[in-house]
Amino acid sequence: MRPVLYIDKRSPPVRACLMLARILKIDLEYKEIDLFKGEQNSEEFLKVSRCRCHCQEYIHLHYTLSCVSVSQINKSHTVPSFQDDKITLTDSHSILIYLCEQYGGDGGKLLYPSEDRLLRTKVINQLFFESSILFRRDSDMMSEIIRKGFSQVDILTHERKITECYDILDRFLENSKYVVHNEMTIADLSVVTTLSTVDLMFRVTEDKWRHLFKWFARMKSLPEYSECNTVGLNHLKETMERFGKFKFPQ
Ligand SMILES: N[C@@H](CCC(=O)N[C@@H](CS)C(=O)NCC(=O)O)C(=O)O
Repeated sequence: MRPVLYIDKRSPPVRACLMLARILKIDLEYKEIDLFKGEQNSEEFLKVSRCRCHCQEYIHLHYTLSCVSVSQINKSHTVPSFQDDKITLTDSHSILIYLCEQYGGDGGKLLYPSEDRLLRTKVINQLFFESSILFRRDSDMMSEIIRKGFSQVDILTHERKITECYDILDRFLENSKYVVHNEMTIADLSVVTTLSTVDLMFRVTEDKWRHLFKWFARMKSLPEYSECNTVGLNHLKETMERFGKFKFPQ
């Protein structure tokens, strides 16, 4: 079975996995889950039926996942989710690591240097920064805009929290070309897709964040950035504007 990645391209962590798979030329099967239609948890999506593979599970994802049980895929109903014949993963950071180690070959060893304990730990550190700080703040802002509509959101508070992340990233990048060292790692992929998302609202400008600006330009010049990030980002922008009843600054 080809490994499967469950995606909605509007999601930043999904886009990081797409970029990595493209860079490492990993052959994945993609299954679309439309988050804005609630497909990750709607009755339509969670269909109760007996599994064709005769396991004991009764709850199945509607059409896309056929005989794979929900509980085997993602108990928190988020994308990206990943499944191959050995493992199911429900977080982009672990998916990035696993893809490098299991399917990445020599390219994977550069992007996730698993054999160099110190470097590997630094990569993990930056993945945790993305997961627990940058993405959290992005997600808090975007979900509040969707829930309440832009006009009801205290956007200045979000600006303070998100530009604080820009300050931190700018310091990370003071002495190296990428967020861990002078070579690109999966931490850069994880950060750039979320950064490009919050940049829709608060532009990363050269005068305030010189190092971050240069790194961002470097990441944007990757072919995989335009192939795997831009489409989903533009789709998110259009969806957010529709749901939040506003326009992002140009
Ligand atoms: N830390 C997780 C975050 C995953 C996540 O929150 N995904 C969002 C889309 S960006 C989602 O699927 N939300 C749907 C929901 O919470 O119902 C990761 O990096 O994979």
